[in-house]
Amino acid sequence: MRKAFSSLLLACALTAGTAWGQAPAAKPDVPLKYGATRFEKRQDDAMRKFRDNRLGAFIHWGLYAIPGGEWDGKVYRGAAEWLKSWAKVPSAEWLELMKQWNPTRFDARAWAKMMKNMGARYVKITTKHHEGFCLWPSKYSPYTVAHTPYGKDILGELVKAFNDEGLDVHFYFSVMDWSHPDWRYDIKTPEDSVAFRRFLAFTDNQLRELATRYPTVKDFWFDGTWDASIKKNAWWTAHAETMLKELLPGVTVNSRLRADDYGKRHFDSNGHLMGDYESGYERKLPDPVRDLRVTQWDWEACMTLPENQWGYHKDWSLSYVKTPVEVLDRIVHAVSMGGNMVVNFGPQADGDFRPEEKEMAEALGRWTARYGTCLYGCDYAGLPKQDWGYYTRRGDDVFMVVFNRPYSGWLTVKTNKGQRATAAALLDGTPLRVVETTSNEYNVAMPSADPGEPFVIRLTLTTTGKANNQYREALT
Ligand code: 68F
Repeated sequence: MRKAFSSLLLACALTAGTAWGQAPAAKPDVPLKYGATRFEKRQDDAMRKFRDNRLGAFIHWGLYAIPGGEWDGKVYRGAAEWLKSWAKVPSAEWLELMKQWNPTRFDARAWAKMMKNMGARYVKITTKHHEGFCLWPSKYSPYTVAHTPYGKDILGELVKAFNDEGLDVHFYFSVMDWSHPDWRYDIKTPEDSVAFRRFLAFTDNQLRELATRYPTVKDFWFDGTWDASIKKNAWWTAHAETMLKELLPGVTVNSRLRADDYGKRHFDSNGHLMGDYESGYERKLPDPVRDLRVTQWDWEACMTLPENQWGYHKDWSLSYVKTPVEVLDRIVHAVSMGGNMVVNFGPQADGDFRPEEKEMAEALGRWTARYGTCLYGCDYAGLPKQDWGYYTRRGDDVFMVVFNRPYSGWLTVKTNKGQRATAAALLDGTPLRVVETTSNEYNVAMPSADPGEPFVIRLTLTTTGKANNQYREALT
């Protein structure tokens, strides 16, 4: 994935100080029918809202919540939502779990309040994961909530409850569908080709159904698109994006949906991002020093609390589980590089959340209530990374988000040419000393009372002269 944009990006990196948009002299573009449709960030209201939200919650809920990682008495350490695959359970047998789908403690409004209190501005919901079970009563599949003891439209309840709390709803949708007889991993015979055509028509029907039944949906996040069958049908990925955008003006679509004429994914053969934002950062983040090229496009990362469990797994002692501060670090890390972060939750089969997830949401909520101003609507600040934490920036406000206390009691700030650090203060206005140590280098004093948690300093930068252009252009 990295190789494709090498020439353009290398040129950008080597010509720091020139405008990002200025194309370097390079090989002529490979002609593409299904490549990128745009070479820069979308700047319409819907995209700005997507970007400004910055913090989201992911919800992985499906039949896999019932066995919770255990099949036939054996607990599998792999991701619980992949249990069907780990335990090699035939689809017919797996889908029998539908008879047990009866989340008696499910309360969509309580879920919405939990996510709102956490500080999430949007929620991504698995409408259908790889197993094929639909959280909405799809008329195109027999494997839906409608045919369970619960019977009701879970997705509809969630969309309403989240929207009532002012949260945007995004739909996760797995194209790969283990329940469908026409799904193929690859296309090797004319029969595969015919079956897969039918499968893509079925998928179109489901997507149209989702877009029309739930017209407030703001985003489609595609998954399960990595197989050869999809790469050989790049036309469909371009078509699905266009179709959704015609049905829902403003809707955003992730890069993971897309493949170009040569089967190149996320970024096309000319190095241009396909879809509206890059969605390759799953359980990982770009390096804050080496990977600054990501600040040129929109992107969204997502993370699990254990190492790799998205759906409910009954045994969280099998892997390390992140602490609230570690989760915050990743959230701020993403925002500091112009990205969004989505924190995953895997509700129990009974419709409640496990205690660890409730505690995590509360802990994040206490922090975002105090310091969220350094997240929402914020972007890359254009200042060199320091060991104490991350910078974010909204308009003229630069925020220092401090995760590591320096032994010296001083926080180093390095500014760009023509930029001076003239003041610093805590968010409550308490001023902090700023001492110039050498040109373009400053020390900001730690607050006298240890906040005892990651905290935020508002930094005032005064810009002089035209060298500032470099800083400004890095932000556009
Ligand atoms: O089950 C997880 C969650 O839904 C998460 C958001 N995405 C799903 C799949 C995660 C990894 C899948 C592996 N990576 C691809 C390149 C394939 O090799 C696949 O096995």
